[in-house]
Amino acid sequence: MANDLLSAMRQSIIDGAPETASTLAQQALTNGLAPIDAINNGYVPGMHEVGEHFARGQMFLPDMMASAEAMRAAMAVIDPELRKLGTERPMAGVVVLGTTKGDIHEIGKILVGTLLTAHGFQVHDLGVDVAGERFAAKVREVKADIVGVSALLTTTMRNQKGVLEALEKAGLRSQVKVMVGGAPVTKRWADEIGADGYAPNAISAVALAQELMKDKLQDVTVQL
Ligand code: B1M
Repeated sequence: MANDLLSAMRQSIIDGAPETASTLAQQALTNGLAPIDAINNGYVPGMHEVGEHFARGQMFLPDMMASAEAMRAAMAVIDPELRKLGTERPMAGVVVLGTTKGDIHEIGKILVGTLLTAHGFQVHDLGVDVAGERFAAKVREVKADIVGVSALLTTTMRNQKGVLEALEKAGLRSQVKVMVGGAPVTKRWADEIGADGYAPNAISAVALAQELMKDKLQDVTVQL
């Protein structure tokens, strides 16, 4: 039964069918399926398949956009359920999140933000196509503990380094931990650009953020 539902979810993304995706999400919640399982085992595999079809030239940009719409429709149902969990926890830290300059992919970043919120983080999502200077300004404004930078294109990955440079230039680098992620990003790349951490998916992004908060607390203790 659950498998049929997950498979229908996957197909709704491939078909680019927002209404079906939304109805299935509601059905999943009614049936007691964990929201994160619906995303990870239902909708995300559909999105990966879409990416593969696109790369092979079997799907075109409008199809990919329709699939993204379907994903957003499903997330609109599931997001509030995940976010509710966050209100029951103590504040875990302040995060400024965004997708790098030149990049408009947002689904993975939104998912990361939702899960961080669900785990008690206060998340300021700057959206997509965000320049390093905007990250830095927001870090200063909200006194962020962590900056999260997403990039989905090999061409925009390098702008993650631009965010680190902007933080350095603004004199904020030592006050904030930087985590990076996105499909083409690797631990090696994170190390190369001097980020504090890399997470391959939204669940591990939460674990990483929790780890970075511990490191930050330790940095402060050492300074005292
Ligand atoms: Co684009 N696109 N796209 N696209 N798109 C990819 C990324 C691509 C791999 C497809 C392909 O060719 N197979 C390819 C990139 C190739 C490359 O550079 N290596 C590609 C391309 C080429 C393009 C365009 C250039 C196409 C064109 O115009 N000819 C164009 C670029 C636009 C731009 O940004 N300037 C483009 C446009 C689009 C749409 C607008 C149509 C749409 C995005 C809509 C939107 O977001 N509102 C889109 C989509 C949907 C995709 C695919 C199919 C799906 C992305 C997605 O949402 N995945 C994608 C193929 C793929 O990834 N398989 C593709 C689901 C999401 C849950 O996963 O985003 O990976 P993901 O996030 C994960 C992890 O990466 C991680 O956690 C998330 C959840 O587990 N994560 C983090 C993400 N951010 C993190 C941050 C963290 C930690 C973890 O810490 C801060």
